[in-house]
Amino acid sequence: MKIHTEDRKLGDAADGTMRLGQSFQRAEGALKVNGAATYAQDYVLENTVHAVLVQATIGAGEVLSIDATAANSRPGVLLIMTAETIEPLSPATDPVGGPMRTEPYNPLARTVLYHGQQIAAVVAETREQAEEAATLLAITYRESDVTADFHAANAGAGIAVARADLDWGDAQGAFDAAEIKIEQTYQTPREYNVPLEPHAVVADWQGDQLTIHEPSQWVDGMARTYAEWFGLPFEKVRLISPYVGGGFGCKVFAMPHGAIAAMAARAIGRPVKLAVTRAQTFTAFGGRAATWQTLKLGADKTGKLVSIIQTGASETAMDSVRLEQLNQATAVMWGVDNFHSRQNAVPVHTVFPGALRAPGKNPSAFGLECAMDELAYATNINPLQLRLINEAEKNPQTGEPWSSRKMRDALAEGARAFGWDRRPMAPRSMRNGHELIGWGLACGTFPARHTPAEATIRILADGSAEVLSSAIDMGTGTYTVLAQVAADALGIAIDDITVRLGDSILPRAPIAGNSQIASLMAGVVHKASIAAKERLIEIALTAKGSAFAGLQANTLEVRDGRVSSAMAPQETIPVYEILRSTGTEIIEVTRDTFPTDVSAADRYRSYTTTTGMQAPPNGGYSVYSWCAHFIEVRVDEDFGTVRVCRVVSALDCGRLYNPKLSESQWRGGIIMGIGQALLEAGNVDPRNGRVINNSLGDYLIATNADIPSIETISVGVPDYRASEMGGKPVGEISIVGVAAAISNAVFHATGKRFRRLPLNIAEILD
Ligand code: MCN
Ligand code: MOS
Repeated sequence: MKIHTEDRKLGDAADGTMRLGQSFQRAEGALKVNGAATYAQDYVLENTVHAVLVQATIGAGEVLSIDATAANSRPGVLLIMTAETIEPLSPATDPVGGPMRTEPYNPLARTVLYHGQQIAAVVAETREQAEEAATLLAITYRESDVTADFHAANAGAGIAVARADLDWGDAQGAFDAAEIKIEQTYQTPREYNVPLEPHAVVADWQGDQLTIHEPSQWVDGMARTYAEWFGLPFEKVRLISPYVGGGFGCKVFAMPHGAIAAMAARAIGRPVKLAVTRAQTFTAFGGRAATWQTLKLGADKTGKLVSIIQTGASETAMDSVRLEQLNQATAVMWGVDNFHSRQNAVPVHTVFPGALRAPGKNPSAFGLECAMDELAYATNINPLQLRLINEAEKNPQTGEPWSSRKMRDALAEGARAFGWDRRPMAPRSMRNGHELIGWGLACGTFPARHTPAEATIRILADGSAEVLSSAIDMGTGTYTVLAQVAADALGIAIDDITVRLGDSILPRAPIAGNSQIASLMAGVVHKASIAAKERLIEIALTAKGSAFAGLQANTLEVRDGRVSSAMAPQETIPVYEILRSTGTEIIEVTRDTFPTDVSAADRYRSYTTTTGMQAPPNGGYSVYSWCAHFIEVRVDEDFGTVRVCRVVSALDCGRLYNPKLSESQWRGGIIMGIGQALLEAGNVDPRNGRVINNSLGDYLIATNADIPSIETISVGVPDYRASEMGGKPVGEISIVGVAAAISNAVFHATGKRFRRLPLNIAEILD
């Protein structure tokens, strides 16, 4: 079985200069383009059988019976799994740090809490046989009342979630006394991740060793869940995910379909492949929860904010609370002395909501940045000027200084490139024929995490090197960036570096989420590479008959795969020659960024739960990425259609490890933001909670025709308080604020405010 594909090698930068900070193509790009990259579904193990999921067709109630007689009689059918026929699994630790679950875990439901919940699975020799047999299951239900629409009155006020409470100053008093008051409500719908690669699992047991091929943003976390479900030691589960066809937050945790595949494989004693269909993905995992928030902004006549009061709610599942936390951008974006926020979670009959690019920050900024535009018009101050007036010199919540915050530069550079100074203040003042033109501005932010990680560096006998880590590259650039870091630190050509990722037998890494992996892994790979190079130099110095014998270690350097010393300029010896002459087969060094006194238990918790280890304080600094989006829209007066024509975004993400890939990340986020503003919404049938538009034909995302010219500008500077190598988060920041900038631009075009996503043509025409 092929686990690692061919070496992922890169064209070199030609000269011996720093690779980090340069633009390289994606290391694995060619493999993906020519189809050689192996995604989970591509693994064909000998003797594989196929499982298909059967999902509930009611929104709430009980499964009374599942008659499998007809299905069982079909050719090739091996196993029919229902809540009754399978032995529940052991409870697993909550990977987000909630209390230990005590109930045995049954991935197939008897009590239905949402339409599309997994209630059965059929396993057969072929996929087609399993699909056909699944249609023959005779299922009876007892239905009960469904509360599906979070925005409807019957959804109620929900449960207050105290951890979202945030207060400083006297927000109510300051708001009451404010000269200018804005009070508006903003809404966002259920949105889905819709990665191009749907979820799939290939599960394979060899004795008590479980191997899972599954797209994953976090192989260590998922491996722990599988291990606990099946009562295995952690080391007995191997999770393999070298490539991910998009995750955007939906491939983080082990899910019911994974449990089902592994249970089926164990029961049948053969590898099981379970591919979730596109339609099923809409309920196999929850996307971003729908939200509403009411914002009250109090300001004085000069536009200076004096108070922000935020109340809101997000939907959650009936049996578990997840918050799409709405104060995350609100609390740090602008300087304000008085702040109050409260948020409820409203249970509805829906799949447990999940993370979607910039969870919390994204809807948070939609509300705040639309409200700031409303404040700009209430005070008749240019929206850009209003932001400058309210620039936060320090973190308004904690009082900490920023590690770096180039918001002023983002506003200035973005405005210059966009031509913002030519913008007339009055709405409806620019047009081209029957198209109204509007220019909108909104800002965004994203916090940095600092989670420990491990990495191993190997210098091999042929002078090449390997970087090993279980970290994930979902198309972001981890392979490429880590090769750049290692090439610099080792002094070995980037062409001679191979990066192996996405396998839980490799050194531990935290989740490729929260836009943290590039900086965390760059830091630890740098550290391990330096240590490996030191070992190499030690060997070069002490080898018998070494040309460098007697020299000081610090006079030796490794460059382009050769060791040299300023003290012996005539000698430059290739790395492989040093290894050969000393009989050294391999130099292998593992380093980590855990605190030195960390216990084994804390270490394990750290890489297998999202909240396992508190991030070490960044020396008392608040670390965030920042951005400003300038967007032009054209609104057709006759048809109400909105076209985004031009985007200029200026972003502060600290040092960029690879500007080309950062730009690609930024553009991806902006494009998703355009889809969010104009197209995306999971539409739910209020009668039964069914997601109506559960296909890529009906759940619309932005396509090439929707995407205008996008210019991105980096205003970041290396920030070594943020991370070892000076970078800040890149992967999610650029989606934050895009929808607000578009809504603000549509206001500027039409004179109408749009406070509910996606923007609605009918409302535009009203
Ligand atoms: N980068 C850089 N300089 C920095 C930081 C990052 O050049 N200072 C570049 C690197 O190419 C790096 C990439 O940006 O590989 C993303 O780095 P980072 O911000 O650390 O984010 P992660 O690697 O942790 O990726 C996760 C992030 C998240 S949380 C979501 S959601 C998202 C995103 O990445 N999902 C994506 N971008 C995505 N891009 C693709 N193609 N597919 C997804 O599923
Ligand atoms: Mo990203 S939503 O943190 O995976």
